[in-house]
Amino acid sequence: MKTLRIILADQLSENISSLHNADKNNDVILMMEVKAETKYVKHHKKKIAFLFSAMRHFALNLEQNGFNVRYIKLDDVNNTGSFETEINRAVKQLGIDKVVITSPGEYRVLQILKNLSTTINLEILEDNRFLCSLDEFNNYAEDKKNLRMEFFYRIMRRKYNILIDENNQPVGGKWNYDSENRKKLEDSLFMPQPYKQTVDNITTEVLELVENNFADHFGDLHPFNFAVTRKDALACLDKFFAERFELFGDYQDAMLEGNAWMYHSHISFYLNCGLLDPLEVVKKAEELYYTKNIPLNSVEGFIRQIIGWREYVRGIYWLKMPEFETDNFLNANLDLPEFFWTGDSKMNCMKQCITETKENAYAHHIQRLMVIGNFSLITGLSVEQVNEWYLAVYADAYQWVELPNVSGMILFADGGYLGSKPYAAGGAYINKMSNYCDNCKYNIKEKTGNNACPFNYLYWNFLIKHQDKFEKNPRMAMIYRTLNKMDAEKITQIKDSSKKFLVKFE
Ligand code: FAD
Ligand code: DLZ
Ligand code: SF4
Repeated sequence: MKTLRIILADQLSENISSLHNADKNNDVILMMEVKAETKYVKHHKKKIAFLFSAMRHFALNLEQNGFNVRYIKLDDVNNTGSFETEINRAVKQLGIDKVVITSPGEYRVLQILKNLSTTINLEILEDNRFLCSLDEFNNYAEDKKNLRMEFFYRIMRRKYNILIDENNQPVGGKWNYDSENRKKLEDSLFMPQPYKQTVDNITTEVLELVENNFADHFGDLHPFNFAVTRKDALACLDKFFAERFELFGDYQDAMLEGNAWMYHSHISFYLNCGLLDPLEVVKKAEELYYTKNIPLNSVEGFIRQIIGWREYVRGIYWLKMPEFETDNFLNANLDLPEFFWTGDSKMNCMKQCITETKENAYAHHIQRLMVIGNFSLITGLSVEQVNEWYLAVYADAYQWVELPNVSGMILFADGGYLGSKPYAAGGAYINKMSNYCDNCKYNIKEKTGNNACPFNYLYWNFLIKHQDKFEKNPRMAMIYRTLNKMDAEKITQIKDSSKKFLVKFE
């Protein structure tokens, strides 16, 4: 039987289910660069270049290992431009009996495949690269009105025996050391350089292709420093472990003007496209706790992000789709301000985070959550547009991980299924965790008026606007007690300042 085995851009793992038992003499591996996937949202130039270069390197590696690969480049004259047309074309041209693919990371793509399976013999296999299968997650979620990451995470720790002692308890006595991970970063502290990959011939060709075809997409193409092979992704991970891991926990929430990379790992690109395997990363991290004395707050914090948050959001995505995509609990519908595409804002925090996103197709978690995300939440930006922005601008973004973080974590569009309260905050949080306010045109100390930090009044405006929805939330009781004590004049000033800001958005 001649089988066509499809590998998508985020399936670059040699042990992926679609390659199991592949027959090197008979089967064909299909990989395709298709216009439809580059355009359904206008991805950052660096994201497209990263994926195409990583795909081409992966294909070459498969060929060197004896596989027969059909690789369709974006500018191949016969490229028909979409997954469905390219799969059909390959099936017809190659006389294929059966098509095999690992389940994709996006509901939209799964629907394309399900449609195809009505006309061709197509088998969709489970994605074996996650630590929690979808069945397992659904069983866990069954009968629970709201889910919380923390309890799921403990189950995963025990399942994989990660940082668990001989009494089946968490090493160190606590499951979670997040409270130790909130130090502000001093400018003077030594800051390691991020991983930089030299550009080879394959990447050079891809960069030209992207330059020529996606000039109107957001983001800077150069400099291009991403790893594009498994070997180099492993080198990037090792660099993190050697230079940043020790302080990862302490400075996980810190932000510093002019420093995009901080003490984070920068491996989400590689985990999500398949070049790194989550369990191998977590096992290495655990080992360093025992062999190199890396502090527990760093090791536990890092592991929690991967076996906790990453698996948890994926489970929720598949559980809640397709309604998840249209959820809009707070009726948030404002258009995205222009500065989301330029970084040109008077708010220094937004300017820094968006400019870095434009340069790197990366921002670290707190920038995504507490600056850009918080701003999107408290101003009431359109759920659809914010999702589209996050999906387009980050090189690690696929809908399975982007949507739960955006609709669930930052916008509370799911009404509190993923998190127990909205991540709304005033300027004080940003001032505490960064030095952005030092160089801002707005004044962090002022609460209302033209010069006041917009986060200060927009935060209260948000609480006033959604009082009916949040007042009874036990985790917000204290803040509503403060709001209820505010005098009428103060409330009017908050509303007026917000109204003015939401017209000019600068
Ligand atoms: P580190 O801080 O070093 O963390 C290590 C790893 O933990 C990451 O590589 C990632 O795989 C995982 N991780 C951490 N937090 C999360 C999380 N909340 N959800 C899933 N995995 C997590 N992550 C993506 O991979 N793709 C996205 O499209 C994405 N969109 C986001 C949108 C918003 C609004 C927010 C708040 C978060 C988003 N995240 C997303 C999660 C997180 O911000 C990124 O995974 C992280 O910034 C990647 O950088 P890093 O590899 O240096 O992470
Ligand atoms: C994001 C993306 C882009 C830009 N281009 C391609 C492509 O040409 N070929 C491909 O196989 N995948 C691409 N992807 C990823 C898909 O859009 C999608 O996110 C994944 O297939 C997950 O379902
Ligand atoms: Fe951001 Fe406000 Fe600080 Fe300016 S003052 S950087 S707007 S938090």
